[in-house]
Amino acid sequence: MGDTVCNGTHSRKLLLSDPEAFDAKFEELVTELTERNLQDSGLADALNRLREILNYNVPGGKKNRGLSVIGSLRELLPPSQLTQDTLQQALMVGWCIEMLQAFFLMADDIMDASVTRRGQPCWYKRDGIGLDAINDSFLVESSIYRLLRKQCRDQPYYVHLLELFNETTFQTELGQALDLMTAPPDQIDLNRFTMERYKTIVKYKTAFYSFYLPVASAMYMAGINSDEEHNNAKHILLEMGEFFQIQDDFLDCYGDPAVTGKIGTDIQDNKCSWLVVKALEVMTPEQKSVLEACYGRKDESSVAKVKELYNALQMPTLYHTYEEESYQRLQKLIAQHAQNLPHSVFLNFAKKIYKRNK
Ligand code: DMA
Ligand code: MG
Ligand code: MG
Ligand code: MG
Repeated sequence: MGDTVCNGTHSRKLLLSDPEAFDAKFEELVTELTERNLQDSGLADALNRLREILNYNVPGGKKNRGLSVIGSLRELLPPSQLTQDTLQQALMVGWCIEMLQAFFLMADDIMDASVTRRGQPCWYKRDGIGLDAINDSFLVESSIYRLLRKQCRDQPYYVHLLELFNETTFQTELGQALDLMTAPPDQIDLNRFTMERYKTIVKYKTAFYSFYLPVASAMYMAGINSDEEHNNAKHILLEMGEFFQIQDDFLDCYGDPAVTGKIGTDIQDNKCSWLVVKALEVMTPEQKSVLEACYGRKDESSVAKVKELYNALQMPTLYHTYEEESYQRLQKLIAQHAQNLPHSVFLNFAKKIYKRNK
């Protein structure tokens, strides 16, 4: 029964599961950010907009990242040390990670010219929003640091979390820079798409913030600060992150938008996707000239030809083989590198991502 949060100061305590407590926490944080300390009544319009931005962009995802803070903390601390305050802080830090993700995604959707996200129009696509979404994304980012300060300032791990969030943001932005530079519109050069480049892009743009950040946050909250422990965790989590982005690339082409909530754009955007890198490894020179003519183009028929080529090369089979190998490799890594850390921290996360379809 490790996954309930006692909530409420009344004698009759309400027992919530972690996901329920997590959702309830979000409302509290939005109120905190938009209603408290409102010294300047002239800001009412801006704070109303912030509420709308947060409600539209932050809570609609799978929430694996956010929930894994409290999940990991439960594995790292004995129940006697999991006080109500600590649990509430873990929920808040989880939402900070979801907010960091929302900040990246709002900007990513503009840069990738995406249309939908989490089953609704991308924020920048909404009437009257457009490129104002850039500043809206900044507001979401700043909100993270207001919450951390407000709720964790007196904690021994406060500075660790600040440094971790800052460093992770920098790493993700470097990854996004590489992702975009490797995909210049209207300059098709298939030689750019190497597995080496691919791995660097995904490590930086996805793995640090999606996998290392939530577990590292829980580790700092549990007082686990040593470089050695963090490097061990990082080793496993970056491997998981690479796999996760390969899945994302596979689903960009082969996922069902009704399930993933987003319509793929990687082929049109000339992206260094796992599919194109892997396909290049196995295609004939004739197939390569078809790809050269059709990749990175917006028209439907070019996109359809690239998809036909992927099908002819049996990319789904190659992907599923890769998925199986990756899972086996990860189990070994956990056995080798988890050392003092409970394996369940990593296994719980792995369970959520392998064989996913969204
Ligand atoms: C996502 O890369 C990386 C960040 C930092 C948002 P992506 O563009 O493949 O993501 P998505 O497929 O969700 O747009
Ligand atoms: Mg994108
Ligand atoms: Mg992108
Ligand atoms: Mg993608």
